Amino acid sequence: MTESTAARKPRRSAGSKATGTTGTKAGTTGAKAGTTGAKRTTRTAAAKKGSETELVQLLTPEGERVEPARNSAYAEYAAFVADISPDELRGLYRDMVLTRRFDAEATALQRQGELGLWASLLGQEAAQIGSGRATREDDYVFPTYREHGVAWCRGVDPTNLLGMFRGVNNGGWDPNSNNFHLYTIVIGSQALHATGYAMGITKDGADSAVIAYFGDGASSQGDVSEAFNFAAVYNAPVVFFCQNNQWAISESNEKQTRVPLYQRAQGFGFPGVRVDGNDALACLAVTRWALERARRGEGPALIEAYTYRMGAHTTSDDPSRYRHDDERAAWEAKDPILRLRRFLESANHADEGFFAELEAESETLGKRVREVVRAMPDPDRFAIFENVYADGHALVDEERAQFAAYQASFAEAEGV
Ligand SMILES: Cc1ncc(C[n+]2csc(CCOP(=O)(O)OP(=O)(O)O)c2C)c(N)n1
Ligand SMILES: [Mg+2]
Repeated sequence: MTESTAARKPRRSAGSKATGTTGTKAGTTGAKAGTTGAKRTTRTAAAKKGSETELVQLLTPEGERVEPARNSAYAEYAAFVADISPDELRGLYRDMVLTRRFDAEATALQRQGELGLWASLLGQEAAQIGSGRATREDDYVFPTYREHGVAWCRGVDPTNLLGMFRGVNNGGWDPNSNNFHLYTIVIGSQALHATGYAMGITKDGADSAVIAYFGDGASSQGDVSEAFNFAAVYNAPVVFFCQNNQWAISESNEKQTRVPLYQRAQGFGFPGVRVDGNDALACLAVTRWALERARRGEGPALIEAYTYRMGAHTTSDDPSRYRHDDERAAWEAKDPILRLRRFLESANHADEGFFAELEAESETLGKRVREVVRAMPDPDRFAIFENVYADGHALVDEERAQFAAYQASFAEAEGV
């Protein structure tokens, strides 16, 4: 099936006033829809229609460029990539290929016992690289635990991502070095952190913006709704980037929402847009649009990147227990890397030499990741007691002593 590219009209940039009106309207419709069973059916139908028709797409799965008609509903988004160069397009492709390679290496390393766990981003490369490349150096990013592609765009060394998954450090990188926060496992909590940070930016009078990543499952968390409301009321410069990969471990998207997720924004009074999450170009365009309006002081926006988690939730999960292979096959046809390759080839933006060089670069990256991970030293056993308090604490001292005695007991048992 070729997806429709008809997109909803972007809200006008004058922002809060216009979107406030839409928000009120949406709220009223929602309340009505809740009153009768018949209306509920209508609402479900609308949700279905939304997923089929309200998708911003600039590259079809076949790799054809979608040119918006002038003044069409989504021309405003497309304008943000109108002058993209072949070099930049090759750059997006390179980012996606290398990120996928790194991710595959990490999965393999977990299978070899070198990592405790890994959360693969397979299938979500376009959503992450497109949005990540839209960020400016002074923007601040709050990821979940799956944003390896965004980390790549922010300049975090991929091997740094692996220390935490190997269990040899408590994070892996200094968030201030790349304005890329530590991975956050407590679902949805980073939406609040991001909103608070964005409110701080406003107080500082800076013109940077914040982007918070979360999943479809996280959208059901209270923290995310609270973040939406604070961000709207304080007009905070934050972009909420929801990767709807259709699954929250074994819970399908239908269990999370009765309306397309991007429509939630209307109820809070800011714009929401659904973008083809397997289209790097569209993700880049829409995220640029959202970040720039945030920087101009026009407040938050919600982007729902409609995509698919091609692999397991993590290496501890077995998706064959709760979803069918044909679902995966349907999404394989929309592969984000393949579609950009098709476009690069048909537009003569890349030749065989480019693809061959990238393959070699990918091999080198894989080798480096394997070597660095295997050589990561075990942490000092007592490091866990450090930096809990700035000046130490009697209770931590007591726990450290208990742990030391426990460790010593092994030596005694072995008669050392
Ligand atoms: C507050 C909280 N509740 C539950 C969990 C367990 N948990 C880990 S991942 C996950 C699913 C998240 O799904 P989604 O937000 O769609 O992100 P995805 O993993 O699909 O990227 C859950 C419930 C958690 N980490 N934190
Ligand atoms: Mg999900």
